[in-house]
Amino acid sequence: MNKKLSFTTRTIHSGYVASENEGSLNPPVYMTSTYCFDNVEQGAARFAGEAQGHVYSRISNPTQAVLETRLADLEDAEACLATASGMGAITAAIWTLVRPGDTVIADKTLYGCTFSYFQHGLTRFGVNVTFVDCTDADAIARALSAETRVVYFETPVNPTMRVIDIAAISQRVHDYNPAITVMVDNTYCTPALQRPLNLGADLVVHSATKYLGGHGDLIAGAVVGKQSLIDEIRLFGLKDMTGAVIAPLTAFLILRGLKSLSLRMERHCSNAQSLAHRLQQHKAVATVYYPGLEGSPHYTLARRQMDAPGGMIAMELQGGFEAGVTFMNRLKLIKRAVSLGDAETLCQHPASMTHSTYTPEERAEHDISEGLVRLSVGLEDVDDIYADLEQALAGV
Ligand code: 3LM
Repeated sequence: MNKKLSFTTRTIHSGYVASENEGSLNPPVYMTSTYCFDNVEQGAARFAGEAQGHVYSRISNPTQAVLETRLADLEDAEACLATASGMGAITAAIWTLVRPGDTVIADKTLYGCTFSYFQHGLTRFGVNVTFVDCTDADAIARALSAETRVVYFETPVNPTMRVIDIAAISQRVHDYNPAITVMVDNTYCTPALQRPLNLGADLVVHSATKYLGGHGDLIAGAVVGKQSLIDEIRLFGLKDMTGAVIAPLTAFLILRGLKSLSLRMERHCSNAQSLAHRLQQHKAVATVYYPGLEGSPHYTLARRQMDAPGGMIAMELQGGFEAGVTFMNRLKLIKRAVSLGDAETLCQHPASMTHSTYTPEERAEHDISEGLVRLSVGLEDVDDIYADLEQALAGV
């Protein structure tokens, strides 16, 4: 719907017709668990998939449906399934795709709970997981086999900010076997900055908890892709395997957040770009990881693949772990908190927080250093954010 309208206009209008809803400017929140059938035949036809219509809110809900139409439109996709969390989206999709004996190839660095699900969850059920450096297309080519079912990565990667070439990997994998599902976690970018399906990926997952919701007041997720695959994920991965259904009010709040997505992403990116430059010049900072810095090894690819380099920064301080702890404890305006994509600037320590699901040995193997500090740059005045960073760094 509304494909001719610009992205920003679609974040506000897509998937909703006020005149079909009593003229209500905003979509109604359908607080219902179940739906009444006119007769037995109608109910039976809906259960059999022979007639359109809702049957039970673990499967679908009209408020959720508006969100799903909008997100599918924004990712240039046929369909979307909204879920109770980002982990709900990832697990519902993966459980639908894999069988015992299959292999998932994943990037060597993933969000902590995604890593844990792959490393400790899937392997319990006979699914093999191979971690490779997805910035190296040859390494992926070497790992592909007749058993490969899914290739999975985030870009930029949480928390190290490596950027992975979606088009190159999709091409390489599909040349080998078009039936392999290339799955991209687009949480860090949102479709405002990057649309993986247009670059050849098959499935996009989101933690909508982050930028899509945008206000740190909800937990949600989404899977986006071809209609037939999303239908399968809804009717198996969601309905039978996870039950990770989104609440109607949560769907409403994400729709509200999406109206300002373009504006917010613009500010997140311009604030982050400015802070990354300033931090890079600070004598207490050893390394800044941000793909918008010209010295970054990911700069060229990020420019090609992303509309802007995003709102996330990672850095190492001079003095490593100890310096990082001192710095974080001195922050005043910036909140010490996990999660990302909120109006408030958030700072966290991946090794002891988001990525504590890895053992220290695994973190070393997967390139997550113990001293890394992560910033989710918020929407405050950039000079106020920098002033807080500067006073905290002064004590290191
Ligand atoms: C975090 N991340 O602070 P939910 N994919 C990515 C993510 O970053 C996340 C998920 C999926 C963080 C959460 S850590 C306890 C807090 C790239 C979440 C999972 O299930 O909606 O949290 O999404 O990095």
